[in-house]
Amino acid sequence: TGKEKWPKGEEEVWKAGMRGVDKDVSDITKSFVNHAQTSLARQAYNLDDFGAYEAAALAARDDLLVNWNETQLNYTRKNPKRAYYLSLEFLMGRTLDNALLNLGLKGEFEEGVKKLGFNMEDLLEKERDAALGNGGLGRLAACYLDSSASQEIPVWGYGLRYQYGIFQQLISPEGNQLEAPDPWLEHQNPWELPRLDVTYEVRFYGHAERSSDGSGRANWSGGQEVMAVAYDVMIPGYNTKTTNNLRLWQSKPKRGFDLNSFNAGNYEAAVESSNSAAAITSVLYPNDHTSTDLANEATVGKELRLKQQYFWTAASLADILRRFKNTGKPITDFPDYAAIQLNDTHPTLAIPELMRILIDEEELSWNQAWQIVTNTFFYTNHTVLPEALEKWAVPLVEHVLPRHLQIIYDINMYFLQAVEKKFPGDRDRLARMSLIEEGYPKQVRMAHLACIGSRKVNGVAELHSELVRTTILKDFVEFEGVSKFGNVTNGVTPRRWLDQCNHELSDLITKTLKIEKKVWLKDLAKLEGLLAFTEDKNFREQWAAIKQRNKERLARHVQTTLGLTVRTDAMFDVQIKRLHEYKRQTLNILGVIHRYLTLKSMTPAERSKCNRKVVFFAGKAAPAYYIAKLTIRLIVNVARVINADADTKDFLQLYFLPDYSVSLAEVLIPASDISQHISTAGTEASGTSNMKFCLNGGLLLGTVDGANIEIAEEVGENNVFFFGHLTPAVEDLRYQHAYHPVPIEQKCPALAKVLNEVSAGMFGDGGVYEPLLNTIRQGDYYLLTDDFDSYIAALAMVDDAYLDRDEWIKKSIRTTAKMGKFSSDRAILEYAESYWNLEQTPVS
Ligand code: Z16
Repeated sequence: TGKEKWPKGEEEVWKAGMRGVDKDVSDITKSFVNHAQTSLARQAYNLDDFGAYEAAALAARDDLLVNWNETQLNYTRKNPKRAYYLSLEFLMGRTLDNALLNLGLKGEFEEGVKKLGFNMEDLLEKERDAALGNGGLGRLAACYLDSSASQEIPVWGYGLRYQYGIFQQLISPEGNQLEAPDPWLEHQNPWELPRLDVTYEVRFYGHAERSSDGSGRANWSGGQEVMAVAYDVMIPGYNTKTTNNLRLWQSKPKRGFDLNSFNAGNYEAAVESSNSAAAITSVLYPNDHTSTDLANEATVGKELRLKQQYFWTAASLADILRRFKNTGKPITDFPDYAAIQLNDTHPTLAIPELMRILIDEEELSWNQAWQIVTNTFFYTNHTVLPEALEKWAVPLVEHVLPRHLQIIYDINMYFLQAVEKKFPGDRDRLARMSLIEEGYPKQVRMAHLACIGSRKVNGVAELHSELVRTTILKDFVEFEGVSKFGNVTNGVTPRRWLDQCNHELSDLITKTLKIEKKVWLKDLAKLEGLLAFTEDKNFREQWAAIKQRNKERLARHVQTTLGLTVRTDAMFDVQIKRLHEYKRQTLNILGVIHRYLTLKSMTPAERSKCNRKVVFFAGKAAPAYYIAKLTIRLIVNVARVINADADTKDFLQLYFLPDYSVSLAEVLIPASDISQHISTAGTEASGTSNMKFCLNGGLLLGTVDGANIEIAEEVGENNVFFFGHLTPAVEDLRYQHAYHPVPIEQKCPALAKVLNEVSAGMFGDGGVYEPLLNTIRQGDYYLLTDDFDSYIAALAMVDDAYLDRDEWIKKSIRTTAKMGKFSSDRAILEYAESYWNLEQTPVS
């Protein structure tokens, strides 16, 4: 083949102007100084650490852009099938360190900024977290983007560019959680690229008129039109040029303001519509595991959340379709070029939206459209908790999205006809499976819609996927066959969650395995090679010394941020996750009180034989979740009393670290000896922090739930501490609670004693905690009274095991060694191969 024709102008002039990826320290310092001088208008005289962070970030961003451009061009040329990951949350955390790691420029940047008088670690600390998510679901999306790019899979993320991320958590002197806004875009954001030219119009309200020609089409008009503007975030893969894209939409009014009202002097009315347009992407909803119905939201709040969901799915689909149409392929080929993954039910409106486009705009028949839709979408379920399953009131959907409600009713009609045909006369079944739940008001069941509109459905750990098949979607398995319902066990990216957060351990692993880091970080099963070194005393000592330094780093962090002195010659016991009754932080804090009472009852001589322990909690409560907030209050007040008790404070310390975040997790996880994942069996879909702790050589104390089970399968049951009732027992136990309650004093005296001390005011006004304690005394839905004794026994086993330090370190090494399965690279490859049918597409 001959030379390709240069697109425009003189090739040499273009080429001379083009930048490559920086390689040498001198390239980097040049770029840094150039950005400080021009982009930031600063010089050596007035460049502080924050400015230096910005200059470094802008230099790194230029490198990312070079790769990003090449990747996108490569995709356009090769036109492979792509996957689109639709997630209302992307909990990215900080970017600079990850970008430099993935570019392979960490050392060079460190040296460069040093030459310019800065310390890289200080600069990294200046970056603010991008916290556009609540917890596991949002962080999983971020890990999957990292793995998609690292494994050179063509995946784009689509989300919303919230002005405010998850709220900042403050703790009042009484121990109450207070929420402050998180205006993370206050400073310029170097990691995004505004695409002010990439815009779509999104309609709300108005009316939908069905055509009378029997075609099934309709005309939707009137109402409010809002603009969606694209902001692109570059997602670099590790040790590859592949740099994928995360497209976040921001809303803005279609016109600045209503000129008619403005000219008539009605300024307020003129800006009102522009305010309501901007409001759509203003804030991340802080509820996890709560459908809006229970989130204590006024009607307006619910409506805004529905508008967020539609705004984002409509803009994303329009963008995906435009890209597909540019290839000139017939619309019926769409599923061969696009797979759309629905991260939970939040983007389920994409299903009726694609139907609307195909029928009303592309003029396909219903059957043709449904064929395309059901070959395009894939649905991941993240919870079986009934209160978390999304439902939208029919009158609200009708008001905001009149055409979509018609389509949902049509889907339901065809669907129920098919069910009736397979199970004639089974009216209960029809009522159970209907997309519409009867009641006042009627509600649309989004999980049912996501299920029937998708090619495949998956859960996020083996047990959870089995529960999806046998509980919430049982009828659908019977109707559609079990092969549609699969499992992809979650994973975490070892780049951030081992190499970045624990670089000393990562270096030791590289040195010990004698395998290049860039190899094992992308082929995590290689960690198994560490098993051969468990008997190597010198290796064990290095392993333990790193854990110790990580504890000291955490202690320094607590000292500088909170002014508290943490002792580091103790076992670090950590529970960090969103506050929720099912996660049972209450079980943990009541266990801490039990330990305190036991220590108090001992003589000094007895006490001196005890294991020293520091217990850490961190996590946010949904602002309207009263019981969760009360749990925080109890933890804070127990800490106040325990840490001040001279009898016991050498043996037990307790901290609630405020404002849990990705960045805080990166300091806490490497410092942990033992972490707690103690949900009532069958309630935690997977958990992902359990994987992060174990990857960093922390042992696991947990229930037989979620991914804990698969972790134990990998590392061996003798290396984890399991306790509590199993999933099949839960239903029966709850029945017992309801119909044959046994007084707590009889059933679990140890727990009764703890509750009584709290009530009696050992930790301040006991009355305050009554509503929390009553959830245990009455009903006890999460089975604390059933699991408390075995929990205390498991804690004692942890203490015993820790006293044999050498054996503990061996367990720690074995744990890390067997965590290969839990790389998000493995998970994303499973999606690519078994769901999306995508191929790796390296930049050529
Ligand atoms: C969330 O983080 C999760 C589920 C859900 O319905 C809503 C939110 Cl915000 C979590 C699960 O609780 C957790 O077990 C799982 O590991 C995570 O999603 C990722 O799948």
